[in-house]
Amino acid sequence: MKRLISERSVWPSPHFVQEHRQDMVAVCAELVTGLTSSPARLAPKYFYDALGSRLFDAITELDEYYPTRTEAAIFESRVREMARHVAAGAVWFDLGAGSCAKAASLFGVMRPGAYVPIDISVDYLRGSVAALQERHPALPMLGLGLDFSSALELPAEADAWLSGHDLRAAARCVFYPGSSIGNFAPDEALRLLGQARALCDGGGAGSGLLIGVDRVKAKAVLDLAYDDALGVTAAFNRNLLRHVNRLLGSDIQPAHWRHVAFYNEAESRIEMHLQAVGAQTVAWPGGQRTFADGERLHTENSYKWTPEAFEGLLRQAGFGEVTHWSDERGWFSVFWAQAS
Ligand code: AVJ
Repeated sequence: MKRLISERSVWPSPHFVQEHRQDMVAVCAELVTGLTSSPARLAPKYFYDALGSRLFDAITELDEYYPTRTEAAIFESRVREMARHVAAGAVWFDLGAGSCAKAASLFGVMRPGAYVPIDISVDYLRGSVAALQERHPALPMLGLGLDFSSALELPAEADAWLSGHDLRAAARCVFYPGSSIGNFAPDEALRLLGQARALCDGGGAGSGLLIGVDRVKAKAVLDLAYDDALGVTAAFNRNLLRHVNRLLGSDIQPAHWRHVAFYNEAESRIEMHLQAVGAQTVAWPGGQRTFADGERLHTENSYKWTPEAFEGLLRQAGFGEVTHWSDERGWFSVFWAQAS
């Protein structure tokens, strides 16, 4: 049946869905559990308040922090090769999409059939998705607010949206750039990759995962990447305390905590900690904790992988054919893992 021009020119506007948010009671309980554990710990997801997100953007511009620009160069030089694997017309699920800039830079060559950016809060996506929709008026877009670190599963509303756009049988590309997979310990990473694989299985032939992974390398390079000369990463780390104070009503003094970051070779991971400068007591409504001078609060792990080990992980998660692209120094890799 012929369609009227006027009908076709009614372009879609982005749709948004927010999965249940964690309530403040649960957030505070999690923070108190972390603060009262030995050693104390706070999850890296709390880095990213408004200032933290800006500080992270600043980190990506540091000379020492190679991952972002190395990954961008791999995509830039190899996108045509990648496009032979990623089906045109696929529904793209962009994990931790934020500004949507990385995925959007690939659209011209990759030709997705729909775009589903996912971030912990749909509020982080509204502005960027609306702007992107203007540049790609004919591309259906669904912004999803979802904490995929606890479970990567499509809400029923997202399934309905895909059906409504005749996209239930389309190939699916799960896009997870930036080496954020590094925040997960190997067993948790395996679980998330398994869920990504299951998400691919919901789509047609040619589905798969396109993921950026930071690699094991010389300790000196890694140490500097997480402890830069300007102290931006130190500020990023300490800012977590400001954010926690706001969430919990605690009185932690960022100035009294020193940034500590190092590559733990035995565990293949960067560890970031905050170390108490002088003994101190931290209080919050309903509790408190005393820290000895030099006592540490663990804020982040960032695991590094060899290509062999990461390919093994992808296979364990049930993926089939695996391809990867790297920079000349072998510092970063982008993997394509076919779902079947
Ligand atoms: C956003 C998790 C990929 O581990 O390199 C950067 C976060 N922490 N500098 C990383 C981070 C300190 C980053 N990831």
